[in-house]
Amino acid sequence: MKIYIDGEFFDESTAKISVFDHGLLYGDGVFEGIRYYNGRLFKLDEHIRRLFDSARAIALEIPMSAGQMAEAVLLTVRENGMRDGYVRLLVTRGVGTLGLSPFTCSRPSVVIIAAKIALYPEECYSRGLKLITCATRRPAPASLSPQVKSLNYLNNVMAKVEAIQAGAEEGLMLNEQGYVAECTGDNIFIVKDGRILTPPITAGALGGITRAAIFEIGASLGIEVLEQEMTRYEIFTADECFLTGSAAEVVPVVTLDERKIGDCRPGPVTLRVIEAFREMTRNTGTPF
Ligand code: PXG
Repeated sequence: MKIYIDGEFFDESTAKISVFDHGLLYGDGVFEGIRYYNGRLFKLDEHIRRLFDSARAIALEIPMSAGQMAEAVLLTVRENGMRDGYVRLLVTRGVGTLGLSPFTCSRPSVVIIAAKIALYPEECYSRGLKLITCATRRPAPASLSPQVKSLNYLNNVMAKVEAIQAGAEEGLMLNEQGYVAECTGDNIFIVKDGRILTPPITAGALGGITRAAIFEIGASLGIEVLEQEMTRYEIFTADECFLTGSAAEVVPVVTLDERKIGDCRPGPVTLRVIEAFREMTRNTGTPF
């Protein structure tokens, strides 16, 4: 595997960044996760745009243009010779002195890894997965906007620990007010009375790129997709539930806190969405 760091390729064993990089010292940096299917990078421009927005939000100046970043991603996936995989793209604050100030860091570093990711076991996709509600809440937007895909994922990691220790595959995260925000690494959708509903971004959900794709899919299937504030009540009483993410793709949910959702199996609307999503990933995207 060849890893891109600041314009050069390194083998896995030599791909390293400094212990003085503030990405490591303070989680100071941003990232993206991008899937590629059948020789095409899915929603590449959308991911690059979000990366630059995340960087802008934390006052980090990426040392290349969006076009150059897209080129670097294409170069990396080509270099690795796989037609299907997952790109992890990071921009760290760079090497600085000890101390929080990012102004001691001379230049941000760009790292691009093209590998594989399997977020959930295969049977989750056919049978559906178990969700539990995490005690760990999404941080308030005034602390750190959930829109920033930063290298500081401890909030999500702690929530994931809760889910796994409870024997569930994924954890539901509420915001400070108790409304549903999202899961630790995916957005959440429910199906109720033939409509697809998802919490608004302002409830503390990341503006997921797969989430946006579900709105497109809904339009093409003639199924209404709406943003709606929700509590656990709406999930307990939903007909169907599914999660979305670049890493997760579209995965059905069959229980929340051991309570069955709908018929406790992947529902018909979810299955149609999964099929349409597969089609979209196969037939769209930037070829490399
Ligand atoms: N919410 C959170 C908190 C995320 O981190 C999503 C939703 C889904 O967004 P997209 O744009 O991918 O549809 C994410 C996605 C990884 C990894 O290891 C990345 C994510 C989730 C899980 C694992 O690269 N980010």
